[in-house]
Amino acid sequence: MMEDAPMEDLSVCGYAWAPPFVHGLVRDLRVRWALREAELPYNMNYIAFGEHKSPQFLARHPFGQVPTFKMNGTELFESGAIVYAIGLRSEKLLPLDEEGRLRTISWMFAALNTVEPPISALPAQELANNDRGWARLSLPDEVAVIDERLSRLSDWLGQHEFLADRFTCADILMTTVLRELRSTDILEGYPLLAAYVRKCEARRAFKEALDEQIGGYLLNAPLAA
Ligand SMILES: N[C@@H](CCC(=O)N[C@@H](CS)C(=O)NCC(=O)O)C(=O)O
Repeated sequence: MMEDAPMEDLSVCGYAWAPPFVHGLVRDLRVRWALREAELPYNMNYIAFGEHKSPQFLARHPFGQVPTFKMNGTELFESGAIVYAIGLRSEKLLPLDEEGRLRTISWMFAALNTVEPPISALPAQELANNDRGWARLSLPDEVAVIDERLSRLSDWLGQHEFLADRFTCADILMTTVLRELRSTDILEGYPLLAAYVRKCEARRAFKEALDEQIGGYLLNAPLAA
């Protein structure tokens, strides 16, 4: 008879509080979502915003960012690497067959290395802006690069339900990258991508991770002066 696998000691580190315009965007969401898809129990470990550049935290994350992830005593950083490490523990996220696994990894890198950089290049105030047509008018060159990436991605998702053959950790990364555009009207030009994001966001694990992140921020919100 096979013995049960020993319970792992997993903990995610995120900010105790963040301002409302980034609720649902802070990258520990990717990690919480992956853990919930994989049905791996975890603890949360919070740091105050401002503490992330302290020598103590820089010893845990060389760039002083969240998320970090502790896995049985080893601390990891970079959300993509963390989601991959979780995928290595669950076939639900990362196929076991070599072809499926390598395709998934290609799409993970595509999300973080090809699609996310032009989106992150939009100024932070733009991504926080509620005047949704503004990016297209004031930053035409930046938006043109995003449009080029999104139209290729849309072509792919016109032919495929998910990035690889089924839902994988690549979809967690791509969905969270595309969500970074939520304050702009850019995604509205790509109905297939908007539908893909909605489909991934409808997953129970996503909703639970999002509620957990936002619930924590609301609980720790600074008291009004
Ligand atoms: N490439 C990193 C980016 C991490 C990142 O930008 N984290 C943000 C929160 S979502 C942060 O802590 N920013 C503070 C800083 O960069 O100083 C990853 O994917 O983990």
